Amino acid sequence: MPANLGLFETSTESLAEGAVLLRGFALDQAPQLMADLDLIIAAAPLRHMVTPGGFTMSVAMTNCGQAGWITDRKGYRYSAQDPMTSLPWPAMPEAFSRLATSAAAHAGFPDFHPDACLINRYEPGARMTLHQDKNEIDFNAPIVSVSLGLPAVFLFGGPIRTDKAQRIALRSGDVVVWGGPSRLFFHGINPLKDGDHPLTGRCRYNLTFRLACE
Ligand code: MD3
Ligand code: FE
Repeated sequence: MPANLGLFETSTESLAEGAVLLRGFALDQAPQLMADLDLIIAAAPLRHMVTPGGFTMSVAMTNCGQAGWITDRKGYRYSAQDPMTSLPWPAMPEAFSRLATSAAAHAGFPDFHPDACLINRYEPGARMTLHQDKNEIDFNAPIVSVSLGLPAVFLFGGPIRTDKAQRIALRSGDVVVWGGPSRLFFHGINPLKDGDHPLTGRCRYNLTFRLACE
């Protein structure tokens, strides 16, 4: 019997070399994660950042942990401080780091200890165009992503932008571990469809756990 006593349906599927989808892995933790998320957002508000090219992102973002991902006209980077408050980002809650480490271990990455968690909030219509995550120090470490709230269509391409992308539905409680060759694959999120979710209301949250700094 799994640790969740069978209350939640979970499964494991391989999406590509190094990419493992753990369906429902975070379901039993979701209320705790949302309570922690509310405290983080109260201290480091969600905001729409601006890309180096001058576009305002449709996804609202904040961070917790030792470092946080930011973008502005000067570029994409990690910063130890929230530029909105000049304070350190809120600490990574115990439930966050425990979940990320445990998911990575299930996917074959036994020593993952993230120092950064980027929090994305999608409202209806918000999207993320195809991109690679390349601002982290060590591409040998995986990225762990956790979906909460409304479902989304995830686009999972390959090592070059024009590679044909798989479309994968990500639902609340799904966790994906992106390691090995898939760590640098192009990926994105289609515009969010409107809906109402008991956990989050009319939005989707995504947590991505990263090893960003030395
Ligand atoms: C595949 N976020 O924050 S999570 C991001 O749902 C980001 O908010 C999306 O892409 C979201 O950078 C997708 C899934 C994800 C995250 C990182 C990856 C997939 C990845 C890194 C490499 C390959
Ligand atoms: Fe990404």
